[in-house]
Amino acid sequence: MSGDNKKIIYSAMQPSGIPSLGNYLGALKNWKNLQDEYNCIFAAANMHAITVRQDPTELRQRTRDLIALFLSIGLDPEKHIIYVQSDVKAHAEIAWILNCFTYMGELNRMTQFKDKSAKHADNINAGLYTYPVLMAGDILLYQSDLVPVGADQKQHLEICRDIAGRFNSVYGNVFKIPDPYIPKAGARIMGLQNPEKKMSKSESDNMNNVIYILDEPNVIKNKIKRAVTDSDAEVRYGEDKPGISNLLNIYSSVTGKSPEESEAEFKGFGYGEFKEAVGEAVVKELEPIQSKFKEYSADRAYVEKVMKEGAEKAAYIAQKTLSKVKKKVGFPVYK
Ligand code: AQP
Repeated sequence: MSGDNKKIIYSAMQPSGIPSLGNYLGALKNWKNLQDEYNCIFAAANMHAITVRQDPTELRQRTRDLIALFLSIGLDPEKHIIYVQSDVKAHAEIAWILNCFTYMGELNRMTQFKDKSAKHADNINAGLYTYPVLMAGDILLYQSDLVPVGADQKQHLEICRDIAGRFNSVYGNVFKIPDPYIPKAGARIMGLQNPEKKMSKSESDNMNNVIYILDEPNVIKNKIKRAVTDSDAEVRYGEDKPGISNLLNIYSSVTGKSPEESEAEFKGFGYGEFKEAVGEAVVKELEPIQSKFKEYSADRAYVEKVMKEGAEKAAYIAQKTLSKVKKKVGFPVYK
């Protein structure tokens, strides 16, 4: 991925569960389309994932599965870098240094920390608090130009820019200041049972709230059938209709149709028929990915080869930035 003038774009996902339809429509589907225009770095952010307690065996398996899923949606490890965060030790090293350039006042404002602390009240650890610093390191190590961000990650990119700017103002131009990449398409997908809150892969309280990318077709259709709606019986967008609006968004994102087109298509439809069509569309989109996933996940040797080679390529770039940073802050430099 060197030797050309393409911009670098950095994207990561936590192996904190099987990715949801929200992860797919808000992130993964767009990642695939970035590959021609940019030099891409795709990471399984397992260091971020342990800010919430994980079962070790499951985490290891899910990390490998996430890489297999990256391959299944068509991310190309030959042209781009696909790697696992913990395989590149520069992440841990730079996170400490950047912690010393981050103010507690800044971290106190992070809404994700507030949300996750409320969700995991028995485990409000320092890692959860400094999560945005680790994330800043991810982005800055690779001198990334762009980071695709959903609405929920905007604040984290802002703090990353602030930390980088602060470091640069002391030591000169060490880090590239990354810009947000706002994808042309990519909706925020809400829970099917609770459409006031985003769909999250780690949610385990109500399985009907989340569609997982690897759910069987009949499971997907049934979850959509059970999705909450309202008593108005009209398929249209409306602030008072979060359930139907969410299903319309899902349909639009999956089919590539505009929200207006989707709304027009279902004019006069009953909720039952509408849900059936949404279910069909989601299944049609996910089935090819699922069958590729079966192939890749059965070939552990290949997936691990991708992980190892990706880590080597990532470490090479990350180490260059880290060496510069260590030199600037006054750590020993050996001849
Ligand atoms: N519901 C969503 N709609 C659209 N995009 C979403 N993303 C997550 N949920 C939705 C996008 O997925 C990318 C990767 O997210 P992550 O794994 O780094 O963490 P997250 O945002 O915290 O995702 P989850 O599914 O909610 O994970 P857990 O349950 O572990 O907290 C990001 O680009 C995000 O915008």
